[in-house]
Amino acid sequence: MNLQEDIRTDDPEIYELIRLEKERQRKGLEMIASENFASRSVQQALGSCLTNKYSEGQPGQRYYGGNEIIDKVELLCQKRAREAFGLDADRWGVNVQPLSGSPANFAVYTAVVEPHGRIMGLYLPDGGHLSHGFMTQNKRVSATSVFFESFPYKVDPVTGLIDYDKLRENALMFLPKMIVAGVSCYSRNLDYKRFREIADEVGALLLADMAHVSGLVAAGEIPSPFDYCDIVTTTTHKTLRGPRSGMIFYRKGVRKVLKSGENVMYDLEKKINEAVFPGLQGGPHNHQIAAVAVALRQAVTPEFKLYQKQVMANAKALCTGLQNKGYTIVSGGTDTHLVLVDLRPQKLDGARAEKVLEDVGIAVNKNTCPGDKSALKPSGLRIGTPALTSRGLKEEDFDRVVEFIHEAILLTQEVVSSSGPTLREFKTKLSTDQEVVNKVKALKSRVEEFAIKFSLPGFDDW
Ligand code: DSN
Repeated sequence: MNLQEDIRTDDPEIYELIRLEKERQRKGLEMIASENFASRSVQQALGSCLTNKYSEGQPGQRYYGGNEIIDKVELLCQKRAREAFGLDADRWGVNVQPLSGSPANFAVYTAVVEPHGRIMGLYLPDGGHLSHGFMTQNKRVSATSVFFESFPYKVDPVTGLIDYDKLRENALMFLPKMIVAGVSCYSRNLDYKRFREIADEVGALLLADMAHVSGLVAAGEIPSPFDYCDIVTTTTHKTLRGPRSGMIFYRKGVRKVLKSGENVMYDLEKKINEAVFPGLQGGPHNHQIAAVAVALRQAVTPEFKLYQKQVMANAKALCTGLQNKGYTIVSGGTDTHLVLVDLRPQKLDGARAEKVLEDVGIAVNKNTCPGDKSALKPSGLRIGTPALTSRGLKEEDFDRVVEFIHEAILLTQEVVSSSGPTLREFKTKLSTDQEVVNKVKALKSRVEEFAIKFSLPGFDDW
């Protein structure tokens, strides 16, 4: 085996799959709200020799030799992480080793919430995330609900906005050790001040999971969780546009001053670092950490700020465009990078619409809407703008994108009206009715013709 061989000749099978995926990304419209296109330099760091090194422990305190350079990489990443969010090193520490967002959240609970201690996060069908303690009547779905006791808070089913009064009322009874202010599908800014007040009232720690919006926070475009929270977690590959990875920021120094004048100090640093390693992970992924550092350097540039402004302007254009076509947007709008479309007025569900959109080259995901009775048949579509904004689309381009989405939804209605009630019957009709197949093909080719006009960050040839 020649270890110097190029992937094109060494493994043509995998190379071909990578090439095909690149083609799919180039010819399609990626609108999954949690996705983005990492820059070429981020991808170069990911493909570097840093992947070869084991470095369990912290910079300067490793369990293996040969980490002189790796220490510098990790310390630089930590420094850039604080700079990107305007944090003072005396007040905030950061662990950049979590492999992604769910492991970061689990590490936080492991560190500061005792086993079977109580957490409160946004109910997943109302826009929360699995790792905020999700469970159903029949199953503790996420490990965060197996090893910790969770009680969700919800949105108001009419306004689609978080019901903070109800959260407070339930928190006063449930007395959680931690409240999680974080979302996976919620298009409005979070009221971190209100979360803080509730957390203080019940003696809870406040964790913000800013994974979806960390790029917007770094650019100063939306309120920062750092003003009010004890701990902040994030992934690095969504609006932040880095590689897939995770970070945990934790407060240091004085937590509060007692009436006696005595200082109560934060004790999060050791607990969090030890929960990540050796608690839950082994060696950090050093190539990932270097790639995060590259993305964080980009995140302090004026271009990055403009990019985030455009992400939000595009989300507003998408929202208004869909509303003008008669669609209902949950909460009536967006403050961020995504919209949630409620398809109940169209008598459609998210799964069928997602399938047709996928077939015409537009990637979105089905999502529950507030008040949905079944999580198995969600009525909504979550649609985001970060990835297409990285390809250079502006508001007027989103007018075209709205037209494509609308056509695909009309086509969904057409197929629904003439197929049986099950999803299987719907899919059969979609793939076998020649007239429908031709319509899908025609729309897909128009989507492609539009999409290939916009360049894709990364490498040109693969
Ligand atoms: N898949 C990501 C999201 O959409 O929120 C996180 O798990």
